[in-house]
Amino acid sequence: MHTTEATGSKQSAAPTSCKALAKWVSDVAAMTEPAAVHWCDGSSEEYERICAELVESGTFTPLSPERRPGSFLARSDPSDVARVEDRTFICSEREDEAGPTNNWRDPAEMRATLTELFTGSMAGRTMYVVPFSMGPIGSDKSHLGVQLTDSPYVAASMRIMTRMGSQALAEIERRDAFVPCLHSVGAPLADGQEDVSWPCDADNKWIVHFPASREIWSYGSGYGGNALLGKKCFALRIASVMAREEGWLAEHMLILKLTSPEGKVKYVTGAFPSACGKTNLAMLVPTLPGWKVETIGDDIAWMKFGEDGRLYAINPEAGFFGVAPGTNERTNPNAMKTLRDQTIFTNCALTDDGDVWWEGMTEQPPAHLIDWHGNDWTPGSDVPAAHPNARFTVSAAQNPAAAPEWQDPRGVPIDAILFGGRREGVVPLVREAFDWEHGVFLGSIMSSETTAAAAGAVGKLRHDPFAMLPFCGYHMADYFAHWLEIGGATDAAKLPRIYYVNWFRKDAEGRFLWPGYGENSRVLEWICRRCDDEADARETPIGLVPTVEALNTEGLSIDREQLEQLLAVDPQAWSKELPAIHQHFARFGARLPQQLRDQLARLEQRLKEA
Ligand code: O2Y
Ligand code: MN
Repeated sequence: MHTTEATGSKQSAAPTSCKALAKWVSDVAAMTEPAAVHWCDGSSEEYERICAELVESGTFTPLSPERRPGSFLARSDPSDVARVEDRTFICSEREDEAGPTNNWRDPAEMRATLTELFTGSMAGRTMYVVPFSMGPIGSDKSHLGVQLTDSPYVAASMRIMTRMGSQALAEIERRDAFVPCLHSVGAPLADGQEDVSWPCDADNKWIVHFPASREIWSYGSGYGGNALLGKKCFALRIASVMAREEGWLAEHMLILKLTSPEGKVKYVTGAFPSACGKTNLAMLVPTLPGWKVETIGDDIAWMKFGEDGRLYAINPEAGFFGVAPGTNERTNPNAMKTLRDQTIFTNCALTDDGDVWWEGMTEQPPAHLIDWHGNDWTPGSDVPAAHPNARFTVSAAQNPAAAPEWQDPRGVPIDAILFGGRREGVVPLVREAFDWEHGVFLGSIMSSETTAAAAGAVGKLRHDPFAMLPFCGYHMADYFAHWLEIGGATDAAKLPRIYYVNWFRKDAEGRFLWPGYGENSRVLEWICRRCDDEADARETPIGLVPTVEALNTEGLSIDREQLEQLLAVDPQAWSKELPAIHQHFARFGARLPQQLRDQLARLEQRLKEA
């Protein structure tokens, strides 16, 4: 632990041999004028001290040591509850490099704007220097960052979400490389000014990426993806740019390990838009006897080629920042076990016995709660007790379903990639792509019906290619081209097979046709057997769909008609999808790869002939 007062120009020497880092920290301190600078070592003593300070300042409410040991509840400012996509910018040198799906600003103008905002922004606060590794320390698949932040909540959260502290700093010094991640809540304190429990700049948030120099600047928010800069900002937006330049993939994907009763292992990644059950799938408890699912990661996968020509994935994160509402013993029993202790909860409700609660945790809510605003709450209230985007921050090591190799620096060889979305109709339970190029086409046309979890109209179809719409750090059409190039970089037989799943198809009465959750293991089983050429499929215009007999439904109360509906491919209904796909592709103009135009033309042709 190393803390120094940093008043005026008097700064003591930085405890690092990395000159670039020492200079950057010194320059930022001179600009932001913090009262002190603290270099994080990542120790448990340091974490406990920061948590104690957060309790002292009113940011953290300690939970009952009996009910939820070592855990805390934070309530954010009501203006600071989620990622702010409209305030997120990709400042590439040229606007066309950011593409139509990103907000772009001229980098020089943006630097000027930010420099003004950051000048004096940390006054009265401690600036934490947070060295971190995305991925296991020392892995050739890992990348390093340093976050400078004036939020102790962020410093504590970064210790859970990344490998943070002295070991990461030593690795930064060894490689002499790091991604600079600058963060301020944008609430300087004047002499004697009393702090609030969740400082932020309510109406002035900026989440800014400079892909050319691989830098992140975030101002005004202390929440989640806006503030824990290792996650969406680094591991997806900046890393997607690095991956393109260096020939790998930085993806918004879970990673799971599937083991058959015979002990055959398959590693699967999966990209799903929000509110499609990604964390639940990563921690799934199979209903199929003898099958096992273990977690490698629940949100982000970095995939690089191994010497054998296969794609190996690591989870660059070390923790889960998961949505609490809807998580319960049925939807995700492993998450409930993971959260038993040592967890930071944000915007959940507080029970009278010092525990947390959220909508969907139990069928009946407790008789009295303190809601996420800090007000009394009783059942029947017309507002939810927990914010719909309430979160838990917890170490991935606490997950009882963590695969033993979840931190293997070599990563795990990927057998299958899933894409998916929430579709009431048209899209079958599962289909296999004909080949890599067709799989890239399926990823590029991913779509999902919006839910109440996202702002805007519910049930509206939104294209979210590869679930990367808010996270791709460059032109989405170039990103498609990069996926196609990856497919050409190795033998086709060594590439993962690609699947498209939809757990959400409904019957004419609006009832879900598929029970989901643990029963999704039946779909994983079919995929696993397909990878070994052991399961039947029928060719349809949209891909290879299981025959009714090929899906293992033993012990499942589902009739044949229901199954047929789940697996049905209706060419007429699919033809009605085509104008929306054309419209979606038209956004990318001439930059859209020809292979994807051809894929769409071939789909149209197959539908016509069906
Ligand atoms: O609301 C936020 O700031 C978090 S968003 C998030 C968090 C964990 C995993 N995924 C996401 C997402 O938006 O995809
Ligand atoms: Mn995510």
